[in-house]
Amino acid sequence: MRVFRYPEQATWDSIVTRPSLDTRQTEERVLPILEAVRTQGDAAVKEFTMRFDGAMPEALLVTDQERKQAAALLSEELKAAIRQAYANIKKFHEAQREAEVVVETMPGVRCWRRSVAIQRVGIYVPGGTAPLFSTVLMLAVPAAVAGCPEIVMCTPPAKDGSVNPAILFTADLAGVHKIYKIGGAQAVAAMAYGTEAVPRVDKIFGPGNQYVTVAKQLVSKEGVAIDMPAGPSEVLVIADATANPAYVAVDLLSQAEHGADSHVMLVTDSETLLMAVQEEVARQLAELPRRALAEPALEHSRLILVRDLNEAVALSNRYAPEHLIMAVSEAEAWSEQVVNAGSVFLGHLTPESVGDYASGTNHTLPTNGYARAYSGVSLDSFIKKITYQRLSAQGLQHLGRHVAHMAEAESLDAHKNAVLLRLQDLD
Ligand code: HSO
Ligand code: ZN
Repeated sequence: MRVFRYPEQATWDSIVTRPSLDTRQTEERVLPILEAVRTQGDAAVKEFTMRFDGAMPEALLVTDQERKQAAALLSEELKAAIRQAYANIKKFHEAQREAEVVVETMPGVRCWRRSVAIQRVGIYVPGGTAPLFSTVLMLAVPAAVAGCPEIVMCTPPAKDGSVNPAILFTADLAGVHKIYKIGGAQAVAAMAYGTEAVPRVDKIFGPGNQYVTVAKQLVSKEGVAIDMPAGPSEVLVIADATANPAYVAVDLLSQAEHGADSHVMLVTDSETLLMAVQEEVARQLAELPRRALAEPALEHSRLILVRDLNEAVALSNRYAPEHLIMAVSEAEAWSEQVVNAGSVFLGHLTPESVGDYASGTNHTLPTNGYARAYSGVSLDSFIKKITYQRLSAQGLQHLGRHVAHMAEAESLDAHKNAVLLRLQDLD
């Protein structure tokens, strides 16, 4: 872990810069996959599934029977945990519904906005080293709350053609309509273009490896919406002398264990804490089953000593972390200075893990500095807000002449006449 002591403001940008990823090579491999699925549909999907997952599932669509059987394969404790997470995430996202407000901007001119669900959404859930069934909750629950009439999901099959039972159980609970055994770029292509088995969707959500990420970016240029430009996962912890070094260390490690490219950062005003965290990280890392993934992530992690917490928050705002943990006393007061972050975890008893799984907030968050301008996934990600307006005769009489003047000034005569013709008839 690299340590920076009291870095000058002028050097902050270099400290918080993420390594840029060159995606050209990945694009070259993904483009032919997209093209094959677009032109050959399921046949191409099956071929890629054989080639990349080493699996030949009987059917791409998960059957009702497979969905039902999944529950029996999970412990009661895990099912109870998933149900609790489901309830909390549902409650938090339901509260994001907005009432429709009709605004009379001037007499006889009424305007309003209606939330309408995106009709067909696709969710990608990675398999691999950690099957993230929590991601199913984070995407399917808001989709269901939004009322999306068609929610489909793709996830790669294991070699024996099966899908992780926790993923199936969670998808069933959260209201996913159709689940397909498809992974990687071919899954993104299938949902973007549609195949015989897979319906074309309007928006694709979900994390994935570099191939999935690049495939999402490529299809988004062709008119399919995507949730977010995804990058490696990140956490920045701001800690003061009141923080528990073991807690800070384990929070850093929980991000690091996601993958070798994860970013973890500690910013503190306490030299003592910094040293103690370093020791704790080393101690806990030795016991960690995923240390082979966490270790390289820690190698490019940063521990930064600053003069005070004002500086700590300013540096964090410069970085715009996906996750920000504020392990300081008066965390809530300090959090008022936060202007760039995906999701914030306050105090000593709020590890990022609770938000990753079950507190209620969404874990699909902006990485790579996008938190400067983007929010994480929420109910809004699954709806469009359509605006409406209706004018009465009185409304047109009030507003018409102003519109006519503006149209004339823009030299758009049909616009002007659209108002004047009607006004004449009203006279
Ligand atoms: N920290 C990840 C989400 C996650 N963690 C899923 C555990 N499971 C990205 O926000
Ligand atoms: Zn996590």
